[in-house]
Parts: sequence; C-alpha cells; structure tokens
Amino acid sequence: RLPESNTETEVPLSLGSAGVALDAETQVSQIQQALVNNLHWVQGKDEQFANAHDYYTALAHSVRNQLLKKRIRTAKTYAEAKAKNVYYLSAEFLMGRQLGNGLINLGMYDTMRHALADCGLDLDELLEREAEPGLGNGGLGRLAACFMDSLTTLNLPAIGYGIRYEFGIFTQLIRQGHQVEAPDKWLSYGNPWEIARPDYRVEIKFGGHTEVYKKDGDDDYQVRWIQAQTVIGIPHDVPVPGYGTDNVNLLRLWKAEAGEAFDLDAFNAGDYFGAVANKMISENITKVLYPNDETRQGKELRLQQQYFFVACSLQDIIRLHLRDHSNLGNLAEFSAIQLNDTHPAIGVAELMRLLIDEYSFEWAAAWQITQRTFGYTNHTLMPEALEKWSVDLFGKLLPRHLEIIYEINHRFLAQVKLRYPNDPDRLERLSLIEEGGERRVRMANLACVGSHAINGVAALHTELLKQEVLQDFYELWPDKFSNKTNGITPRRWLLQCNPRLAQLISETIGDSWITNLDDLKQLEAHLDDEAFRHAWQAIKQENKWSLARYIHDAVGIEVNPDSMFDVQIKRIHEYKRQLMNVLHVITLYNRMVQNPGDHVVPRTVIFGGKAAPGYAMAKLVVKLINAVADVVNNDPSVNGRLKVVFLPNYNVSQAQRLFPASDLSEQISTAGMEASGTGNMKFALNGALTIGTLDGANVEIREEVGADNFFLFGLTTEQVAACKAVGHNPWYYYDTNPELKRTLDVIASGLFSPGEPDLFLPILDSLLVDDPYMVMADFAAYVQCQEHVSRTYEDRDRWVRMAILNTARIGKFSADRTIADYAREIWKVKAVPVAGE
Ligand code: GL4
Repeated sequence: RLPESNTETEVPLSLGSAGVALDAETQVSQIQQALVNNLHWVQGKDEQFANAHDYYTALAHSVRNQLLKKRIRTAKTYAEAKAKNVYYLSAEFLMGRQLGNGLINLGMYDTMRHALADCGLDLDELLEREAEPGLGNGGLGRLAACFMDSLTTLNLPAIGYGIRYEFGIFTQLIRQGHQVEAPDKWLSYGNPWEIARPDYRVEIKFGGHTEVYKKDGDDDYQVRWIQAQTVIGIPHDVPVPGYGTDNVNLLRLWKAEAGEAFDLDAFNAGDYFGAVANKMISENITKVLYPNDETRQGKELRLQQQYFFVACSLQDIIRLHLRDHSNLGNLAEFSAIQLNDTHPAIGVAELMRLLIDEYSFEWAAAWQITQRTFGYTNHTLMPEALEKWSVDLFGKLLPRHLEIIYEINHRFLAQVKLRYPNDPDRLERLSLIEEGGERRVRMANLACVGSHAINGVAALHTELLKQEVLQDFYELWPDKFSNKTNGITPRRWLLQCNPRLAQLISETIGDSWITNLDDLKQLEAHLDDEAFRHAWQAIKQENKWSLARYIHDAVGIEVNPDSMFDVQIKRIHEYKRQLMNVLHVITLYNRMVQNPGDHVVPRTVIFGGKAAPGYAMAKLVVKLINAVADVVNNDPSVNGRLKVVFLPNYNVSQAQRLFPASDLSEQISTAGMEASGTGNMKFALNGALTIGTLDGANVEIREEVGADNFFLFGLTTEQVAACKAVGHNPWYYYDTNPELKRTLDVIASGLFSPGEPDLFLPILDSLLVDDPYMVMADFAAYVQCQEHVSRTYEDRDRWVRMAILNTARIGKFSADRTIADYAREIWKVKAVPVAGE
C-alpha cells in the first residue's frame, strides 16, 4: 500500500516547520513517499523483503532528513550571528531513543502515526526497534541529555561534547536472582542518527616527554611535548532537536582511531602485527563506558578516555573560534565551557597548554582566558567519587599537563599564602596535589581553581558543598559559588512518555506547559472538577494496565493494576537504601503471615536499577530483592495482596513506561547523600506522590508541592551527623523494635536463601555492625510513614487530588528553567533563533 519510490534526491517532507501548512492528506502522502524512498535508497530493499528493522531505519532517515535541513540553517544562522556558544563537556550523555523524541519535537508524531497506520505499519512497533544509546550510568548522564533538549528548545547555540562508546552501559540480566552483565552492542545494526565527520578529525598525543627549545627568531624559551603515541579523534555528530523551534544543535561524540604515522614505523620495520596491535590499543580508548556511578575507577584507560575527549573537544572549539575570529584572545567572550563534574577537568590544564605551547600566550593572559571560559558543576558529595589520579600515572600519560598543574598550583598556593599567612593545613587542603602516601592530583581542586563559576545541583547540595567538601574554596572565593537546581525535560518526561495525561492537560489548560512548565499551575483551578479528577484517575489506571502487561511479558509476574504501584528505580547504591525498601516489604509479608485476616492495602513494589559490576553489596541487594520476590509472590497466604517485581535492565526506555504508571515514588536516600536526584521530578510530573527524606531536590520538591502532598520521614542531614558524632548504635534499634528484629531474623533464618543460609550475612553485618547509611535508625519512621501512605491511598479521591497538585506545582523542575539560569548567570549566552523557512 506504499507508493512507488521516486528518484528525487531531496525527500519532500516539510512538516513541523513554520510557513506552509500542508493539508493533512498531502502530509500523509509525502510521509509515505519519503518512507518508501528511504526504504529503497537507504536500505536497498522493497516491501517484499523489508522487515521491521528496515522500516525503522527508513523512518529514522525521514526524521533525520528533517533535522538536517534545520541543522544546515542553524549552522548558517549561528555563524552569521557570531554569538557566544555553550560547550557542554560530559563523559556521559544518556540520550535515550531518538526517533520518538525527534517526531515529538518536530511536531510530526500524530501525523506520522496516522500515515504509517494508513499503510499497515504500527509506529509503536517501529519505535521499539531502536537500540537505546546507553552512553551514561544514571542521573548525571541523563541530566546532560535533558540539558541538550532544553538548550535547543531555548534556541541557545550549544554543542554537547562527549565520547562515542562502542559499548554503553552493560545489559543487566537476572540469573537465579543474581545480576549478570552482558555487553551492550548498541551499534550492531548501525546508527542512523550519527554522521561521522572525518574532515574534522584531530590528533591527540599521549605519553613521551617534554623539552625546552627556542623558537626561531625568539629569545624566549618554549616547551614542547614529544609524544610517545598519537591517537586520532573522529567526531560523530548527532542532531539535537528542540521543541517547536527550527534550531537544531549538535551532540558531537568522539571515536578514537589509530594514528597512522606511528603504525607506519612498525609496519616499515616489518612488524605488521605490531602495527595492527597498536591500532587496537588506540581504538580501545572509546570502546566501553566505565559502569560506575558515584565511584571512581582509577584505571589508566579511564584517564585516557577523559583526556582524549576533552583534548579533541578543545581543538574543535578553537577551530570554530578561529573560523570567526583572528585570535584566541577573546575566546572567553564567545565560548562558555561547562565541566559536567570533574571527568573533563583536565580541560583546564589542556587549554593552558594549547594557549601557551601552541599559541604562544603568556601565562597570565592564558590563565585569565581559561578561568573566564570554564564553569564547573559538582554532582556528588560522596567521597569515593572524588577523582584523584596518581602523580606517577599522570606524569607517564600527560607529562606536560603535570608540569602545568604544578605551575598552576605553585602560583595558586602563593596567592593563598598571602591571604592566610600562617595556615599550613589550609594550604595542604587546597593544594592540587594530595601529599602523604602516594601523591595524587585532585581533579575537583583543579576544576575549582580553573573555573570562574562553581555550582551544586540542588539547594541543600550547594549548601553542603560550601560547608564541607569545598569549604576552603568557598571561603576563598564565595562569589564563584551558586546553586543551579537540576531539572528534567517536560518533552520526553511527560509529552512523550505519558501521551494520555499530556492530552488531558492540554485539553484542560492549553499546551503552553510544554515550553513553560509553570503553566501547569492552572490545573489547580480544576481540582474540584469531579469529571477532571475521574479522567485523571482513569489515565493512571490505563497506564498501570499497560505496565502490568509489560511486566508480565518481561518477567512473567502477574500484578494487580488496582494495587498501589510503589516504585524505586535508580542505580543500586547503599546510600539510596533499596535495602530499607526491601526490609519494609519483608515486614509487610511478616504481618500477612502472622495475621492473615488483617485488612491490608494491596501493593505492587517495583524495583529497577543496575549495580556496578564490582560493587558486591549492591549486587547482593539485587539478589535479596529477587529472593524476597520469589517467596512473597508464590505464597498463597499472601493472596496477591503483595507483589514484588525486579525489572531487569532498567534504562531510559523502561523509565518512560514506569513513571506514568507509578503511584508512589521512593526517594529514601540517607539525608545529605543524594546531591539532587532527577527521577524524583519525573515521578511528580507524572502525578506520583513521593515518600522521601529531606535530601537533594526532595527538599525543594516538597516546598513546591506543599508538605501536605508529600510523605516525609527520617533523620535530617544534621541529625544524621549528630547521630554519627555520638556513635550510632544499630543494635539498639534491633533490640527495641520487634518488627525490625523479626525482619532481620527472617533473613538470617535462610528463608530467602534456601540451601545457602549465609548468603545474606554481609547485609546483616553491614546493618548491625556500623550501619553507615542509617537504615536501622530510619526504619521505624519509614514503616510508619508507609502506613500513612496506605491509609491515604485508600481514600482514592484524596490521593488523586494530591497527585494533581504534585503535577500542577512541579513547574520549577523543568530543565528549561535550569538552563535559563545557567545561561543568564554563568554562561552569559543569548538565544539565537533560527528563522523559519
Ligand atoms: C549524580 C547524583 O548522584 C544525583 O543525585 C544527581 O541528580 C545527578 C545529576 O546532577 O548527579 N552524581 C553522580 S556522580 N551521579 C549522579 O547521578
């Protein structure tokens, strides 16, 4: 039922752009024409042989063509405007699937669905064919992706720079309840969204030594770096659409390839295999994403990855600057480079090296340009995440950078000494080099010294940065510090993932919320409209039914869509306290076994999340969740009133199914440990209520939605600190709380580990020996708060009102607001809108 293909080279689709509005019939037939052209001329197949993947690829190319058309005009507009650009440097971009998002942002989604249905194709089915680009671990990488969406939607000229990992975050399998990792071969069917740009290749040096020399006709000495190895960086560009705009920005990801000159030596010496081996070593740099969140991996390859993508990006930024300007003296006026955590912090030393060694700037001038150009965002208070590289390793891999860091440090500490003449401890703490034991380069200190702006990602987190982790820097430069509370894109996290709710909202208050999320406030005026509340509830119910089907297909568990969907989805980490959640589940189970006749509010407790492969305790928690699920789900006396689900391989695509179907959002980290959280925002936006501690952005979410519409429990940051100061005694809680005692005893009894009675001993030990995450201390308050949650859920009308208020009052957490704040206060960049066709 598709038309004949034609040989026009330009696909004649012109939807979503301002200007000529085609009538619906013409639009549909043009979409079908584009699709068949791409099927034939991109995939080289016709309808007789094409499979779903071919149709997906053809469709992706149709959307990509629209994006590229806009991109070409965007590039022209930006070049003419000579405007200031944002360069967002991040080792992770967790973009999620591109096709659905591209269709939404281009305004083509409904027309496309219709056009495909008209020729017997199901859009949803094709969307499922796309491999998820999992180029990040969790919140930090996903934040970078939300920021790209908002940067473009706000028409800000921006490039996201990162790494094109051949293998993204591992695929999580569950075997006998244990996590097993499998490689993520996301590129095996090709990637229609990227364009390789070998013409913008750059050369990156590694290793070797430095030497002093005199430039011709110059009296001054210069330093040059004689490398041991050269690696080539090839940029791969992914177009990033915004919502309702003709601007299209770029995500530019670097792939490492072997540098030829070096291979040739070995080749000419007759060492053919040696030459090829060298090629493999180079290409390893961008092979695989390190799967740790909140822990550092002190591996040489990780430092190579960091330097590689930063050095590639800085060369690219300089190339772009020199295209429009005669020299680099005004770089900071036209470029704002943001460091997404310390992973790209080596950029400070690399820009200094480029300016001084390659472009002959004096130190002072180079330093001023560098500081004015960089901004640094800190994303965690966890000490195990603070990056420190051994001076030995650093000097071996980046000898010139180590010299430059020593020089930065020397000048910096001289300045500190002037201000604090008799304070050697402070000097020691501020130093870029950690002494005592193995000397190490402190990347957070390098980032602080080399940036003009330092920010945290939620109000509480920024305060704790100022008081604790970065206190000395705050005392030195209070004006450098500011808070930028995280946000999420309403496009992917409501419009795309929850179309039914999005439609109800737009029918009720119009669709301005899509780009101005504060407009959701207007929903409050409809709170007393019974029909509206019913419609709201019916949508949640439909979403729960569809999640129930998904759960059944994924893990074979039958869940009751009328039960409360109680959801905790995030990386598995002790501080996030999935363990406390499971202990609550076991407690509910114990009650059912002991008092089978008691009335209970039925719950489905859903978990999703990956554990770092080397994080034994987190993996054991995954096993415990699955073991508890096995017992609870198969005990007839429970009678379906409690179900436990661990969904394997939590990722962005799965998240898009989970948030819209959730009733209760678990945000239960130990106070003072979660920098912000962003899943908390996605739940509330989709009308789930939060049970949470006063941690990260929870504090501000509660402020916005109102204390009455948030289930708060647990110790505060100050109380946690006070408790630890006097010596926290977990046994006290075991001895005085009979339900908690029973819960731990049941685990110890081996009920959840038949044949392996000692399996969960490390968990019990951790709880009873030092309980660093205060699970024992917060448990009673958590259980009590959960009872309050259950009682509230029984009053369904009250619950729906609270849910509506959560959605209505969550506008602050749009990434559009976050990005507007960065743009105004840190980057000083202005919008450059691209004119419609
Ligand atoms: C994180 C924080 O843990 C998380 O709270 C925050 O929301 C996110 C984005 O700012 O950054 N830091 C690291 S490391 N991983 C994260 O997800």
